[in-house]
Amino acid sequence: MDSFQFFHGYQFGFGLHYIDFNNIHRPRTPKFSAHLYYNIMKDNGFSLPDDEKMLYGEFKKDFIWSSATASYQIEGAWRQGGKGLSIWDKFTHTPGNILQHDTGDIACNSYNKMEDDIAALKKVKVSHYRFSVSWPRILPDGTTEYINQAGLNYYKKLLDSLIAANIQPQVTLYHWDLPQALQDVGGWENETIIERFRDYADILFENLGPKVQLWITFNEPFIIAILGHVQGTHAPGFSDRPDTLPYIVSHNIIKAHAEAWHVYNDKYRASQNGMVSITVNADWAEPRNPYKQEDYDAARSVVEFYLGWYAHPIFNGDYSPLMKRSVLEQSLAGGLTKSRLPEFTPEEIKRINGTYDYFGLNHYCSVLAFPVDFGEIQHFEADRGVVLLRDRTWLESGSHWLTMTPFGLRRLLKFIKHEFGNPPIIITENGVSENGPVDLNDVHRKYFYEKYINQVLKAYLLDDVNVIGYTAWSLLDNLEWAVGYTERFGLFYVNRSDPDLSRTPKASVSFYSSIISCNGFPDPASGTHECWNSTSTPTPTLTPKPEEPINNVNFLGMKLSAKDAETGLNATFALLIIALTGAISLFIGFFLVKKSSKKSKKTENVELDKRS
Ligand code: GBH
Repeated sequence: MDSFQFFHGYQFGFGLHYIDFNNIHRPRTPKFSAHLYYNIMKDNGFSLPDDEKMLYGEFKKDFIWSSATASYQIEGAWRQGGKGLSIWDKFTHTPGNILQHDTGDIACNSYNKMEDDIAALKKVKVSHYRFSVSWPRILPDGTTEYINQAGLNYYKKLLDSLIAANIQPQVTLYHWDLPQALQDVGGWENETIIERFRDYADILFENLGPKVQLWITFNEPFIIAILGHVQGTHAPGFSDRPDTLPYIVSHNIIKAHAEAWHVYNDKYRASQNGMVSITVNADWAEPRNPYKQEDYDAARSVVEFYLGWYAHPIFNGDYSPLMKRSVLEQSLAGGLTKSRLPEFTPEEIKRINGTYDYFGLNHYCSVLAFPVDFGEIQHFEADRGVVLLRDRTWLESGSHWLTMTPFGLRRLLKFIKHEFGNPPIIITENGVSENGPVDLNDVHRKYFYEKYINQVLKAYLLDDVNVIGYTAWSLLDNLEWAVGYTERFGLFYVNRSDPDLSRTPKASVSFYSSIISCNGFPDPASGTHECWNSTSTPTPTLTPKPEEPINNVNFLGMKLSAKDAETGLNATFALLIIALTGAISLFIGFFLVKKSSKKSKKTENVELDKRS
């Protein structure tokens, strides 16, 4: 409590309690710090925010538990079995495009190592496997002029092997490897591609459909449009028309998706009874400054431009009002007389609207957003009018763009539920990478899956989001596009210096398979659970293991290896910083609000947010 401070008398109060020295009864009043300290003692440290606390419970019955790959990233065999060339073959063979000159020529050689991949899937105990078909393996020049039977046979054999292993397929028609022959006539920019894609889809439905219940037309159209046609860091590598190309390309992709869905609906649904949809990707966005309405609006734009671009026409009909307004305003600002965003005719709007059987979502991380006026600049980025940042306290991964932000997935799922009419949602990708030295004890991936999947459970149990499936990206370390083999997303390590490209499970395999076997997270407080693999537990173990490595340290009462402790320490430190930043922002916020009531002008340029 405040007391006599020798030299300074009663001038400074060091106490957790304030004492009124003018009052003869010396009443004690707890200060804010007393409450704070009380809570620290009560929790014996800093308690987790509700958001971060584990929720125990199970997912829906018959939940889809899957792991994913994509043809160009794993197959190799780039000139085997009659396959034609794809835009990625050309892109990786063009010097300067891919880190360390890596290519997918051999990749994981999955074309020739089907057994190994099936064995890996069995070890994870997934109920489903998501893979993609290489279009030029089926149609070498992209058209139905010549159908490559060897290509069809390869996928038929893969489907049979999966089904024999009791693993159901989830098949993506297009995961970015367009036949080069179609690119030569304009690729996604040329609207004749809509017909080409429809014919390709028809052939797959006819030949593979009897063995497939789950189809995905496109993987991440946003990435095709932006990385392929604005930044040029993905094939086909265009960056010369960032004002129009992404919109033209996306317009054709949306129509091509709708045509493929209609082919299925008209010709195959009755006999095959499967589900066809599209997979869109999105980061979740939070306002950089939670006290600014315009930062909330910016965050909203981010998500609308990511998945709304495609989901709005397909789930709600037409581009969203926000998207139309943003592109129009920026077009006018640049002196144009009409919007650069193409329009759908009323018939097209009708034909596209409703072409889904579920919502496919790829998600990795969250960002912070704030608005920026780009002036007259004619560019996709200017249309969106937003700058993105990451909170420095978010845990990092092997990819610079991927910071661990589990809370964002739940918020995104809730957003989709409300925005797109509560559709069934399948998370078709979610995962994390490492780079640098190989460590099969991938604690960060276990942490990632535990926290992210737990947020999915919260969305399902607490927010009533209709999530029907989850897919871990990726089954194998594979060709991570522009960064080659340097960033590894696999549950399995692929040894690239072994000519056999052997697959070795990382520690996350048994962890993920426990979640699958339990169909969620059993409450450790209710005893041991048979479904939970004994070599892993849902939460950090509180009881010391019998044999301990020598350099164990005590961390918040847990015995951990030095490495685990470091991870834990970083995590705790991150939480602490978040808590502190929150408190500081609140404090400054309060201070400013008080001040601004006198000098309202002053607050305008003041950034409250310390995080960015
Ligand atoms: C998914 O893309 C893909 O579907 C999958 O094939 C891929 O392997 C996986 O995620 C992991 O990336 O370095 O700043 O240019 C997710 C979208 C595309 C986001 C590549 C990051 C590189 C950003 N990702 N992108 S940057």
